[in-house]
Amino acid sequence: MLIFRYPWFIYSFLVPCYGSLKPGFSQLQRGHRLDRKLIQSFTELSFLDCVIECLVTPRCKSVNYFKGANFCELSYENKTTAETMYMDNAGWVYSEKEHWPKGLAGACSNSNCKLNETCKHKRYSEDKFFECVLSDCGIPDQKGIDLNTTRREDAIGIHRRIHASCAGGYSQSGSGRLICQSNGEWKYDIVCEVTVPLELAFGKPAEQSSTYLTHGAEFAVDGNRGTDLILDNCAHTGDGDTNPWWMVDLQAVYSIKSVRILNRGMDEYGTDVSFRLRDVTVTVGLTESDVNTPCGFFAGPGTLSQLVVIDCPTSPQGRFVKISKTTEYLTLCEVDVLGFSL
Ligand SMILES: [Ca+2]
Repeated sequence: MLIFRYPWFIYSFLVPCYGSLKPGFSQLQRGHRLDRKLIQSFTELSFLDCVIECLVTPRCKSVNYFKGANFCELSYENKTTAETMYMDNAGWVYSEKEHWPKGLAGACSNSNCKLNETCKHKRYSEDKFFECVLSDCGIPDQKGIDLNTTRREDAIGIHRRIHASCAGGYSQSGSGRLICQSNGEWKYDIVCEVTVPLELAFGKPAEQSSTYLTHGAEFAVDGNRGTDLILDNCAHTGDGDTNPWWMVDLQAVYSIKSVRILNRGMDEYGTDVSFRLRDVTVTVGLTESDVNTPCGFFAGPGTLSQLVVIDCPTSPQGRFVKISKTTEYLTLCEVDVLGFSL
């Protein structure tokens, strides 16, 4: 029956090589291999067993086989999904899972194993003919991670490892090594941090301890960077408030790198009270009721329209950022909170 589906010359060519008539042999890509998409590799496996191993592993899409060493590699991509990784390589054979009959997997052809599992035959079991065991840790997707620096032998299978690095715009700490542990979870020795922090405060809800006239807390995050109190409506706490504070809700937890305060400038009456910006404390908190983690401090006094940069050397994590002082009047023409997503 098979002979009618495939041209005779393919069989006359393949039979002497493999001595078997499995239909997938007609689709072999000799002298090719798919690079750096490995789930797992095996030594001392026949080509047919290599294909079967792929058939029983839901994540597997293709195999590379090196006949000289009976070396089998299972890949989680194929030449269509990872075109640029498909390359010439003498001595290797490339083959795709879909070209092989499902039935080759035996009892495993109807398994319900998950994507990160592989199906193993159970010979002497009464209730089931197969079981699902963990096969891999999945494709790492940690923020900022770049998998284009992996090595030829890297794989995502259990007990395998990957050499990764951080993508452009991220700075790396750690060796870059990822180890797939027996529980199916990656052990990461890499942290990728965005090199340029994001401005997080613009347009976010803000409040302050008291308000002078109409100078509400929102004017410190309205994007208007003018510093004339009357013209530009900076945020300004009220008379008699000797413990003034201003606070913004970033609406998510971030790692805070620095806070910038744009101080008040001269108004049309020539008033200069820029010196009021002094002994300013910046704190960070996860909840609105506890914003006490130290971030940074500015001794001052400030000068007219000064952009005061307060660094937070410990990069504390928080959702709320509070600016406070212990003498009358806190005036903020604009506040930038710079930090990183977690
Ligand atoms: Ca403003």
